[in-house]
Amino acid sequence: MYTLYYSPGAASMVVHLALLEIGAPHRLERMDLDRDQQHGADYLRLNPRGQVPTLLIDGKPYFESAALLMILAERHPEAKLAPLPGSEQRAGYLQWIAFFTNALGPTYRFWFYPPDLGSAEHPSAVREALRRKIEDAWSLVDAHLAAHGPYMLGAEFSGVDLLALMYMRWSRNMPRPVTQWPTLRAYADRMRARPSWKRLYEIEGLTEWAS
Ligand SMILES: N[C@@H](CCC(=O)N[C@@H](CS)C(=O)NCC(=O)O)C(=O)O
Repeated sequence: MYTLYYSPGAASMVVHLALLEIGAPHRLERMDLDRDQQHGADYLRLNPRGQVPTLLIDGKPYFESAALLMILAERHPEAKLAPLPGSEQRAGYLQWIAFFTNALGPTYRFWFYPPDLGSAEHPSAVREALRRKIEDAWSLVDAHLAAHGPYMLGAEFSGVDLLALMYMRWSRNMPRPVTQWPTLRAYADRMRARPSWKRLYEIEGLTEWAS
């Protein structure tokens, strides 16, 4: 049994999507980030970073969204969210998970949380540098998909695509949303057609960037 501490549209989204894709029974605990619930003493005991997501696995807490995705993929191989160790697709799977969590995760975090870099609002040069780094990462993904798609690992959908989908959504109000790259646009539409996406929107009560 799993318990996911989540907030609508937050980094918990990829874990929630993985649980839905797998069809694994789970409980949801909604965290109110606006009321700073993530910094309450009870939650900090589960997740000392004071962030969502946290996933309880058999009562034990774990954090970091991409790690949680990989743990779930490994525990439920029948869902085929990860190519098996030793398979041809495995190296690409590891590469792209690392790419998204290195090139996009922290950069988005800085974009959305200027206080992490020491100011209430980013100086324009910092904002511009972050914007460029995020767009460069998406240009790379767009070129990769154009050459090797339709999914990140080629013909087959995988957990990498769930991670990409969450990060794509976060670009929706940025100067250049991913929908402005033609291949990414088609990829986002393909992913947003999945039943897990529609179900997640109902459960989390999301509306923006539904389809
Ligand atoms: N690297 C972490 C990032 C988690 C993260 O930044 N979560 C944000 C929501 S998207 C959060 O909890 N923000 C509240 C806060 O930092 O106070 C992951 O991928 O799990």
